[in-house]
Amino acid sequence: MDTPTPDSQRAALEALYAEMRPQSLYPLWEVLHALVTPQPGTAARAWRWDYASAREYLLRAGGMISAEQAERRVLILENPGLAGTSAITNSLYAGLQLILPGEVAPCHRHTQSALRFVMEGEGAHTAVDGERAVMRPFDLVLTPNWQWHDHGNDSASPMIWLDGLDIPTVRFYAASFAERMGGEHPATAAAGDTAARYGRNLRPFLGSAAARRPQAQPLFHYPYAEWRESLGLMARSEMPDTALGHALEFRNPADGGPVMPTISAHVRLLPSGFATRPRRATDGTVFVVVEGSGQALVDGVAHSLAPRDLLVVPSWAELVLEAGSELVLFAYSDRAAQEKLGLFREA
Ligand code: 1HN
Repeated sequence: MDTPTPDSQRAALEALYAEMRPQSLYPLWEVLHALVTPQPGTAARAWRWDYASAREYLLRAGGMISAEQAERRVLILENPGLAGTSAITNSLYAGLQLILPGEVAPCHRHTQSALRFVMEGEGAHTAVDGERAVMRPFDLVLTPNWQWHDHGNDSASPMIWLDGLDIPTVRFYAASFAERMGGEHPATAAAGDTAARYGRNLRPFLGSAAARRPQAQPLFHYPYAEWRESLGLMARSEMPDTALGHALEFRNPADGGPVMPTISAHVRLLPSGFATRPRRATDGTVFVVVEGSGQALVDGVAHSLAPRDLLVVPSWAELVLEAGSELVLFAYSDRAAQEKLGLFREA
């Protein structure tokens, strides 16, 4: 509770502050309540992006600048409450990337971790440390911290995916490093090699060609065909969770934990007509509508949901999801990081 300051005291304090300011000294008691809030507060807002219009701008950019020239041809999904930060939540970044037939996005690596979630197109690839993941709609592909990656499109149609990165997190720690190789990484393995060795509850018994992959993070491709089948089977065999619907988290087979140290990802299925109970969580979350339609009520404000729409829900906002037809969502957040730091809460 703020104690009122008498005018004489206020004048004396202001004079003190003015003297201290040139020495970069400030009174905590003037800002304490704004620093340590009883509940999370963020300038980030809930926002929905219509995929069709974002796609149209991206294709127009595609006619003006090459992937090679741009390094990465991406439209940033910037949270309107975080203008100028390139952030979609306080800790995360999102963008829509286009690779046209015949193009290559040159090889580089950085300390930012990334995921790709395919929005449209089929047959283009991301190569991670020289192994290609050939991508289909709604596949999840990872490029963890410091792994070389390039993208190419040998198919006949444009390929668009969502990039999710921990750029604001790495910026917060002032820990960004990047290197450029250019062109494409020399091939190190056939496409699918890592998935065969690590993606089926197996791992190489002895050292193998797959030892090129980091032991702590071997798997980087989670195909739609696989996660969708699992989610469908789950939905047929039990009642949906009241807060989440049916939900499956993508995991790192090396430790059973989230896919990357800073980013968690999961998928949800809400049966036709199902509505979740209101839920809040400290991890601001980016959603992609994979199938179906419905609406999201974020702090009571409705956002309609149609296939490929994108929605960001800020930390501690109250979320109710209502499925019209059976609704399938992909989501990513910084829950992985918050759990390690002992910060994650939900209600
Ligand atoms: C990046 O490396 C990619 O590899 C996409 O496709 C978006 C945004 C900022 C920094 C690096 C990519 C990125 C990025």
